Amino acid sequence: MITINHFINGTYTEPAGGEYLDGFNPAIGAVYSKIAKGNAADVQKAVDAAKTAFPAWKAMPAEDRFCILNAIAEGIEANLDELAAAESRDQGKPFWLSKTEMQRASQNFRFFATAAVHFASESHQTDTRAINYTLRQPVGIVGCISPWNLPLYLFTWKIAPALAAGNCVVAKPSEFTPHTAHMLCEIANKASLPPGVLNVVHGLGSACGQAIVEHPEIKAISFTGGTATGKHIASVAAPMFKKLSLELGGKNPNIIFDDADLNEAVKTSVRSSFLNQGEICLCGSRVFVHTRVYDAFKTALLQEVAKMQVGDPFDEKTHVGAIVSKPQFEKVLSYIELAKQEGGTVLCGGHAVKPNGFENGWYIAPTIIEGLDANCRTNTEEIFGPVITLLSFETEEEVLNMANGTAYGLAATLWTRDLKRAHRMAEALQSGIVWVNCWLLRDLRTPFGGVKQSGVGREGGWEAMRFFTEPKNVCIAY
Ligand code: TXE
Repeated sequence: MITINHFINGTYTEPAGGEYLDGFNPAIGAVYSKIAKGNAADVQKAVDAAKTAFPAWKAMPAEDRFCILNAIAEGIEANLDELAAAESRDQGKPFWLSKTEMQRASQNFRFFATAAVHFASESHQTDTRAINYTLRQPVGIVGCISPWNLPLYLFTWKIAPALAAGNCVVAKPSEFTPHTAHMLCEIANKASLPPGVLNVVHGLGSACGQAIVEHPEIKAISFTGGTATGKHIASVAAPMFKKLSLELGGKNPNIIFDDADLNEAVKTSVRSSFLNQGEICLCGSRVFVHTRVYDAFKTALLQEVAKMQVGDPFDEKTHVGAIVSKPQFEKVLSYIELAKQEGGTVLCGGHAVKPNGFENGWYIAPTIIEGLDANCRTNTEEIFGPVITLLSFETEEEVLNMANGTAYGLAATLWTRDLKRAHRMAEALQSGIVWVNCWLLRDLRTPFGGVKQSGVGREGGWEAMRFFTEPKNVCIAY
């Protein structure tokens, strides 16, 4: 049994209340770890440590901060296989995918290590013989709360810029997948990150997460998770005037025009639908296909999906691993039932899978449903699993109305060879990110986030560095 304790002031620390949560391996549906059940007292300890560490961390030359953060990036790479194995066991995702994500977690640190030395502020010369310059100072102690779908990747996506900008961090990974964040703390120690600069607490969102959001000395909250949780966090943090960055759910359209390269569109749509069991906020869960190519696309997609293997995350032939938790597994299955009630036809999948030797794990076959109205619940609510729907359209206007017709606006994908149409659509889609003839092609410098109920604020590049700093204007007359 693995024990996951808090990491406070550079030391693994038992929970104040002495209680632990069960950590599950979703591939076999069994408990394999115990996770510190943090409360407000633990968060207070973490804040105290962060407060003590802050003056020296803030004053450290950027060049030295760069070296430490870069050493963490190297530490992740040096432990890539161990981290990837832990991620797959905790989350259920295929091991080959975990390896890619660990690489990306390392890149997050490397990227923001360099941001620490390249981040520059603006200056403005005023006609009335004055010069203004902007001081960008760290916010202080910041809270980073991350979800269970891309555990270490999204954890580092927040803490790396927070640290690079000179803040001290109190972070909480999801209680479903805390293992790699726990391992990262040891890597941070080896990289000589001073004690108290990064503190990691564990436990339930409603207790430990809530204590972070409520703490008066935590000045900014960066959160990725469900829209309902984001709404609640905003209601607590906004009256305290905290800076807030919320990256929430999505119901992303994947639009295939009749002039698209169908082979490419099919190949990529298999990934954008089912990668990581569909548990990525950027997955395209509503696939809109032009009537002229609907049948051809559908046939080719079904052929590809039929080849997908569901099962053991450590089998290298596995495409789709286990769903992260029993509640999520049940939620996804309930949406498949709802889709049937709403009149949908299940073209493939639509059921749980019990792979040999893994009968107690939480697996769901890649599921494609057609024949549903664009406005039904299945087509407007986030499912967050290996389930997509197919819809047909005739005109640009029609598909835009349907694509924009949900409360969400995170990412959209479109497939067309018509340049003018691509630009027109990119402009009109209500979405924080638009991919044209590709999906999940990431550049860490670009703004990342959503509109409408998909969130507030942007992460990535300078956006993240700006979020984690407080701008102060200094005006000097001469
Ligand atoms: O996420 P939660 P859940 C969506 C997806 C999923 C649904 C629910 O549709 O089915 O959300 O997932 C912490 N104060 N996404 O319930 O609760 C929690 O401990 C402070 C989309 O597992 O939002 C965890 O660390 N923190 C998403 C984190 O919030 C709180 C990824 C996320 O958990 C808290 C995950 C509180 N009161 C789920 N309550 C995406 N956008 O990628 C919970 N937390």
